[in-house]
Amino acid sequence: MTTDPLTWQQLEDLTDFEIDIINGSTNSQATLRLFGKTEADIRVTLFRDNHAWCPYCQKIWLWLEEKQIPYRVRKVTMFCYGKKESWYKRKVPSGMLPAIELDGQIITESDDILIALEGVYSSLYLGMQDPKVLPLRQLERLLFRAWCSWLCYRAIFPGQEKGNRQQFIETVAMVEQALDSTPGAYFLEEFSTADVIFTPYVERMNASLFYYKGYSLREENPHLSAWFDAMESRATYRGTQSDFHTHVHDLPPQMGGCYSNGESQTLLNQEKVDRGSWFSLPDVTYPEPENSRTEALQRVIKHRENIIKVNPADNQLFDEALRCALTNMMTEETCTPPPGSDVALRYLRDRISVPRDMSIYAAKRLRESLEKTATLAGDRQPEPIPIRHRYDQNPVNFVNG
Ligand SMILES: N[C@@H](CCC(=O)N[C@@H](CS)C(=O)NCC(=O)O)C(=O)O
Repeated sequence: MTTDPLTWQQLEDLTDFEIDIINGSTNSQATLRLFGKTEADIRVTLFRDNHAWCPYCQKIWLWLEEKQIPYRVRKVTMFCYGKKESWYKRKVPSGMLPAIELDGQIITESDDILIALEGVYSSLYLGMQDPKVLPLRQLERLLFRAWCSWLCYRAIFPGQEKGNRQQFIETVAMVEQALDSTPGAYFLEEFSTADVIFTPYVERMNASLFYYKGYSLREENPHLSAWFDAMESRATYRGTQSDFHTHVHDLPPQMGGCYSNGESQTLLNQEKVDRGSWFSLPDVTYPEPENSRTEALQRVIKHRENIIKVNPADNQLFDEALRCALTNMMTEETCTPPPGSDVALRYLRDRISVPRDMSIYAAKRLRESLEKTATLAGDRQPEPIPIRHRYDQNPVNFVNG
């Protein structure tokens, strides 16, 4: 059955999604986190990037959330998507992220930040300099380098691609062994700093190798698979967790390039990440929360004016098309969008950023409805997402984040 698009008011009536961004579970919107304490208890400000793309920022963010340290957040633009704020350059002349202000003192470099935080708030089980943590930190860097060599350099001589893959797989085997040597799913007997250290890049490896190399880190390695599952049992991690689509398109400008091996599995994976179904991806395994649709709806409604303004299509045309997609998402009825709106709907499909805009399942629901609705208008695709920069995601268009 086909239906007319609901009005914005009717759509608003369909969502009661609300979270306590200050004291509730980890979320990317908060600029103040109290965990039941007061603003007078705050000694830390975290400077992290607007889009939650910066891996080193995720490390500090996750640590603060795990320790439930009251803190403020100030969001800063990364060079790859916009202009660095001058107030930030006065604090940190290089513009690098993350940084914290701890009792008025600026600290940069994520490892130094964690060491400083441990000095004030104690460590997360075992600390950064603990003899059990140090070799794991080294292993994480080894894995990082093997990943970069495989992903970020175009293979030019015969056997290079294969050799890089082999090098990465051998390093992953060492990670598997490290995880196997403890009784639980984490790197040490308990959840610890070591897990926080591994999180940002292992998450990005899982996404990028699936998309650019046809290799599924999470599915091919049982201990890493169990580790991901254990991480997803934590509300802290879920709040910072991104999805495949976001990472595979935020990494190229940050890393200076990500190179596809063009193999058949890779091409299949690329099709799934870019065009769906997003529910078939190995990026998350915890069950979908009941409120994923209402979350997606609430987030679109909140930013609808900007979403419509930045879309290359005519505002009125896209307004109607967007309401069609949202109507479909909420009612599961087919709502045919105006002719010519297929590109506009897919433009938005490609710019949902997790967890900046919404959580992983909410994004899957929204992407699916945008794609399904776009198909009714046609099969045209928008311009490819840029790979050298992401100025299309400049946050100046989304003030009040
Ligand atoms: N070694 C540093 C690396 C930090 C880093 O590379 N930060 C990148 C973002 S992930 C950055 O701030 N680049 C400047 C920019 O993108 O604006 C650390 O551990 O904190």
